[in-house]
Amino acid sequence: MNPMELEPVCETEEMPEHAVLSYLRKDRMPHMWCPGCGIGTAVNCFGRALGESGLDLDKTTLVSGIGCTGRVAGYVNLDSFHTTHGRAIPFATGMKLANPELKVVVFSGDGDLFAIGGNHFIHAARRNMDLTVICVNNFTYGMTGGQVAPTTPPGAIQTTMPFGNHEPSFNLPHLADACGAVYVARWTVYHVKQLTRAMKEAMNKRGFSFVEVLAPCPTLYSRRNRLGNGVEQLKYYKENSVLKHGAPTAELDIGFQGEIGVGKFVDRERPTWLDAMNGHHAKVIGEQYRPWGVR
Ligand SMILES: Cc1ncc(C[n+]2csc(CCOP(=O)(O)OP(=O)(O)O)c2C)c(N)n1
Ligand code: SF4
Ligand SMILES: [Mg+2]
Repeated sequence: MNPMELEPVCETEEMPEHAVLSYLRKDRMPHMWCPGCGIGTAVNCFGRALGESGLDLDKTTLVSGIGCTGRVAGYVNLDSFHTTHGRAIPFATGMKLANPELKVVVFSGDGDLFAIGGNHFIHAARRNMDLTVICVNNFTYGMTGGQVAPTTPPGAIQTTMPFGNHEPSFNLPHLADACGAVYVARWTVYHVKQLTRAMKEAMNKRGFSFVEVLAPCPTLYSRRNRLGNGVEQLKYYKENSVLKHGAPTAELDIGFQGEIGVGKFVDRERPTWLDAMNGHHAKVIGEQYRPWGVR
């Protein structure tokens, strides 16, 4: 039987609709993610965070790049955009500057945001562009078959690193912090409550906020490295996560199956790009200057 023809169980009288379904495009189900993939849990947390955020969802928009995580844009029930590989942040920046009333969230993968899109990430953080960036870090390029990513821990096996990765990997909270992000947190998909709270806080923060979400890719990363299924990866997250609220971000490197520092590391204030531009131009041009995006 074609799975698309199945009656959704949540629409029967016995079972109330799942709390997150109203934030998803039900007509797009079933989704394309593999069993045990962590992206679905990250989306579940995101739906809950949207519900608790108090944001006007008619003015909240989501942008993804390309990859398994990039497919999130097609499933969330927001005005959402599935853009080209690595270009989610510049696309989001354009949207925010054209209509500063919008809350713009970028939801994408580690490869998309930190390999091909790395340049855009560092400059948006440096400028304190008013965006929330949520990165699902599964340590690999999932969609294209498990190639090495800038986040792959040293020693891990990937299709393009059959003898183990010999490259150093990015410590994403440290990168975001060093570039000037005003909010930086890391959780795993085991920590659903904390992750939901972090997403909510990030979306309610003015300026460039960043949430790293560690999530298993059982089909490629875990299988090649013989780490077991999605549940076994959750066990690894549970047993190896160490709460490090406020820790110096330089201490948050993740080695192969090593300790994972989780928590909120940065929460500070800095003028956003628009605030800085308006303030500067008002000073230089004087009364004739009409600030952009201020009501
Ligand atoms: C310009 C361009 N280069 C390369 C690709 C191939 N490509 C598609 S997705 C992807 C990597 C995605 O990795 P990540 O962002 O980590 O997403 P994941 O699938 O792991 O969620 C690559 C290299 C592409 N689509 N476009
Ligand atoms: S390939 Fe990996 S990241 Fe992509 S859906 Fe499957 S488990 Fe998830
Ligand atoms: Mg990835």
